[in-house]
Amino acid sequence: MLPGDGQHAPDATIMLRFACRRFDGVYMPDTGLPPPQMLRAWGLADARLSLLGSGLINRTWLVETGARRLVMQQLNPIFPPVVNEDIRVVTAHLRARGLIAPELLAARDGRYWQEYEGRTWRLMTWVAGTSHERITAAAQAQEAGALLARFHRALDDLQYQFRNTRPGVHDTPRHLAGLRQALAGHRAHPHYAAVRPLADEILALAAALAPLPALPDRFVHGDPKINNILFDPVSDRALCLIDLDTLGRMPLPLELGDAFRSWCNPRGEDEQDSAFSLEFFRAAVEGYASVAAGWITAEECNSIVPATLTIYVELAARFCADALNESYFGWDASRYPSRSAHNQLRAASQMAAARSLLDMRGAAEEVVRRVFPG
Ligand code: GN1
Ligand code: MG
Repeated sequence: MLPGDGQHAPDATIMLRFACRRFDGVYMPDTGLPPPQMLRAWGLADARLSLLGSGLINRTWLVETGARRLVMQQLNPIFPPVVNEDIRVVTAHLRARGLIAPELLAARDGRYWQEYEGRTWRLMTWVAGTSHERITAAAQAQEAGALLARFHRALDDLQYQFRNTRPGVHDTPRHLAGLRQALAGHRAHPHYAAVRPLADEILALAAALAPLPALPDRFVHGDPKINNILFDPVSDRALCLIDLDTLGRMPLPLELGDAFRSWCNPRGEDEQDSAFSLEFFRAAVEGYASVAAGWITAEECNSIVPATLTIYVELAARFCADALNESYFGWDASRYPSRSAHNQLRAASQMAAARSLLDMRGAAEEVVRRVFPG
């Protein structure tokens, strides 16, 4: 599982970009390697290791042993170890339905994860694919849409009670309350004056959005942003979804809104002047419909655009709160002077894309109506 820009091979650029991350309040240099105890646990003492990817939560290494490539991850403590049980069940189901999914590998003691010094570690198979930090062609959006629909439909008949649940993960009022709380608790923060107007703008836009209608839960990935999809490096076909710690059940529009807010922003999450691409949205919706037409309900379709807007604002609120709390999202110390600065930019970026979608909301609704008629 190797989110990142480019091939899933050792990449000096990727290794340097996330030079420093904070976990549990401690900044640790990302030059760190998995402890030898963890490598030995899987019989990998002599493997070659390189840091992989640009996910904001877990830490990921490519493990090369002979000609074999594997992926080792240290889970962020927000995920309990038992999430790996869920991943095993879901990935087995996906593979049984003909989809590609990374496979967790047992350690020498037969267990699928190890706990060491308060951290959870796991090893999985490597999928030969590339991840993109942003979509650069409508064909990629179409591919991503079709893959996500295959993923949803493959899980539709799964009978399973998740061991790990993430209640309130898209409870937007809760995230807005988190932002208000950060503002109230960090008045003396050195960046408070810069964060305040951004926060006010987020809260104002949130207040102007109608709440989404309650809809039934479906099995979802839970974090379908673009770099959690692997593409074939040659054909650019979407191969599989990775980073499965967020698997769960939720109303489908929240999952689709989270996907489209990411895929339809060609500038990515680190650009101030992000925008919403109607062309990519059309392609993504068409890709999704190519597999999910007749399965997705009219009510779910009607909420796609409002949910996309909602997730932009919700994610902006989460980044903005972290610009003051400085405790959650990984950040790039090689490009930004502070964790706060990086998170302010990310919040502003989500808001720019949200405003852009607001400007073309009617056209986006029309795309959904045309792709999913009646
Ligand atoms: C995080 O771990 P990663 O980078 O795939 C976050 C998502 C956000 C995303 C924004 C567990 O995803 O919710 O949408 O950053 N994951 C978690 O880039 O909070
Ligand atoms: Mg990821």
